Amino acid sequence: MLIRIPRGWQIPERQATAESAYLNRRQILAAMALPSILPAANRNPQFTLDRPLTEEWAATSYNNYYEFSTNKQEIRSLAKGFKPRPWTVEIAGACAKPQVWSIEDLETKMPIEERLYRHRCVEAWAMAVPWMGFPLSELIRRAEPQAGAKYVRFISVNRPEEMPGIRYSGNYPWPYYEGLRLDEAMNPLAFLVTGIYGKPLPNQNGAPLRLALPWKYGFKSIKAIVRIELVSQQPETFWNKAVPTEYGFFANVNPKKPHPRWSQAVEQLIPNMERVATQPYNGYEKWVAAMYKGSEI
Ligand SMILES: Nc1nc2c(c(=O)[nH]1)N[C@H]1C(S)=C(S)[C@@H](COP(=O)(O)O)O[C@H]1N2
Ligand SMILES: [Mo]
Repeated sequence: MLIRIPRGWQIPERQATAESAYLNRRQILAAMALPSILPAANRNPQFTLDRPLTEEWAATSYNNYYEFSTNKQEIRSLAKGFKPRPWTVEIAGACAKPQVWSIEDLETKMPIEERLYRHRCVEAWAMAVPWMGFPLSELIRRAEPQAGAKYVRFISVNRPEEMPGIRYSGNYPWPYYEGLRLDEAMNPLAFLVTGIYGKPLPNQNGAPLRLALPWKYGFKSIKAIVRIELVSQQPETFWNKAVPTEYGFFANVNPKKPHPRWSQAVEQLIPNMERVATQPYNGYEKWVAAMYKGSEI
């Protein structure tokens, strides 16, 4: 939860005495320890951008989330009734210590930091946002993957009663699911997101827990995760199952590899749709290229 402590000058005259008496020094210091109150304080300086941050209103009102709608501009309002709490995420499969985490435990026990990441949708729109969260590796490591674990499978929540897109797009293989190779999941860039712009993640952006994989097309960054499985075989993925000719498993951003229906050489920054050149691995080559050496991915 975002806690705002009003400054003296923000408090109306008639409340000033009561408020300052209520917020004693210990309470203020305790509140300041919450990660969500001072986002800039734990921004990870390793992640820098080559473009301005997308304005918050744009990143939170132009979304892809097929469980709600295929219309990007109506997801925000359709997602208002979704209940992101209570929430648990289960880690299971080929691991010595399968576990179930509540979202509150993740937010308080994981090393929450802020990262400025580029995001590139396969449809060629792009943005740059401050995510709050923690490395996916932190969670996987604690489950102690066994030797047979070669891939990781992720599953989104399945709530047709709260998600009209599930009710009305019956042809899709719900619930949404995704996958990574284990080394990709353990790469320091792979980030589990709990917040954005210093606030809890809004429903339309994948509350309460989604992935951010900035070197891959956006559809890999699965939202509303309820289950993570360590598996031995390359798992099937939602978009590969739905349209196998258009969406592969790896889906690394590659300006030279066109989508069957459009070029990927250029991307457009929301909300003004300014055109910029697409970069290999979306600009994250130095972090990830070694994982794909010698392979045609
Ligand atoms: N469960 C789920 N996750 C999803 C999607 C979806 O439809 N369902 N869309 C993906 C796509 S295509 C993109 S581009 C990003 C969009 O994230 P944003 O709305 O926060 O920008 O979410 C990804 N994660
Ligand atoms: Mo996307």
